[in-house]
Amino acid sequence: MTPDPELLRERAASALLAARDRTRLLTTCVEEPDLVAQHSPLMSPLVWDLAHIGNQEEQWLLRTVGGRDALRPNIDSVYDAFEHPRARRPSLPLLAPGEAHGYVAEVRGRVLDILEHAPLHGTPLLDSGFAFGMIAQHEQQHDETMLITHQLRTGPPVLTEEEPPPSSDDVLPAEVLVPGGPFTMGTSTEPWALDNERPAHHRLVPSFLIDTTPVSNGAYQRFIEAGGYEEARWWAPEGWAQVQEHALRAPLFWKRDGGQWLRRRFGVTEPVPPDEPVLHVSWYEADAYARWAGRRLPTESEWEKAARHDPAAGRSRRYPWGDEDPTPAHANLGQRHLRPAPVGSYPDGQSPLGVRQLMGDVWEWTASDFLPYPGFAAFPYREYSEVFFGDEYKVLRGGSFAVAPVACRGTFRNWDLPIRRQIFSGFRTARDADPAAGA
Ligand code: AVJ
Ligand code: FE
Repeated sequence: MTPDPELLRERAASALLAARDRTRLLTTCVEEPDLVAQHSPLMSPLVWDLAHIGNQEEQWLLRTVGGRDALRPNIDSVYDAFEHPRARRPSLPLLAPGEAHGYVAEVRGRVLDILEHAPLHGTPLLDSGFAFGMIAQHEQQHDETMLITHQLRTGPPVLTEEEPPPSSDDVLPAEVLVPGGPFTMGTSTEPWALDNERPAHHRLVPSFLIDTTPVSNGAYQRFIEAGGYEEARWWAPEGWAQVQEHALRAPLFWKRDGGQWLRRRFGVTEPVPPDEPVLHVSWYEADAYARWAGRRLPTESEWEKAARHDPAAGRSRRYPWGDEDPTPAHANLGQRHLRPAPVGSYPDGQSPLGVRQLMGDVWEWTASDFLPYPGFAAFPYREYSEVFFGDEYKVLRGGSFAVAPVACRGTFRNWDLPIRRQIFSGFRTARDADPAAGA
């Protein structure tokens, strides 16, 4: 099925536009000093992300797709993420905020002209408008990165949310059995899927049980109160070293206040809500909690099978709820809310077996290292995925409240170092099925 080229053009244009609306919000809600400041050595100044977004768009859509010349000589290297680690980016000759806004607008204007006339077929880069979809996803990924920077920034709130996310009163089982057998992991048909999600392939996954919802703050607090951070036996050795070196006692942004835990969230200090998924934990914290609970993290293939496998139809869906693109009824995505929804929310987004909140809310750490699928081919550049493959990075799945629908799929893979906790990360746990129980 070849989609109508005008429809593809419209889809690409609206994906680019949605990303730019969000970028503008994140870069105009603070004054210039806050755009050029480094709010954490873990992050770039916001103004670096802004011009990097424009520079990637210029390189791929203006120059590679459109065949145009460079707009500004010699800026590629300033905005090359591999040349300069985040901590050193403030000392680069960065475009000033006004220049950066002008640059991204100039690039975008020309890109929309190119989109009008580009053939959206005939080469892998252009098929189904892939390059445009890739750049819209890239911008949205950096918007999530900038939202992380906003969370690390201190000072009064500048971002507002219209309403709290929905909750549900449904009484749910603690865990769901996923019967053993093969399923299709990854995709060869999703037009804007990135290289690491490809190709589709079969995986045999033995029976396992997985939490119906992400682990809540309340549950995580019981781990803390049971002395979880005081006993080496729950922790991987490097995780235990982190606990000691940094005197970790709780998720990032939590603070003990007399008898209760408070957290800081985009400039507001508030009691930790017990029914929300735990947020801002490292892989080591997730792994330690799971061990303490007598469980383990799901592998990446278990996670994807729980999310996509439809046992009745014997096929993998695009999303847990089916093949339709996400709507606000399915999942907490797109920074509409500045927090995850309470555990058990989003009945309309559940998987065929009844697993909830697999998309949106919090990124979920998995047990797995970030590795290529059999038949992987780097596309269109090695630095997106390939250079990160190995045992250094752990895979996160599903997407947080800060992920845009365009960058959210049942096959989407994220990765980070196991020590990282400034990201919008949580987790759910799993266990092997009792062999006597069959299935
Ligand atoms: C896929 C989120 C790990 O932000 O480092 C942005 C996405 N790649 N620019 C990142 C990305 C190039 C990447 N993650
Ligand atoms: Fe980037």
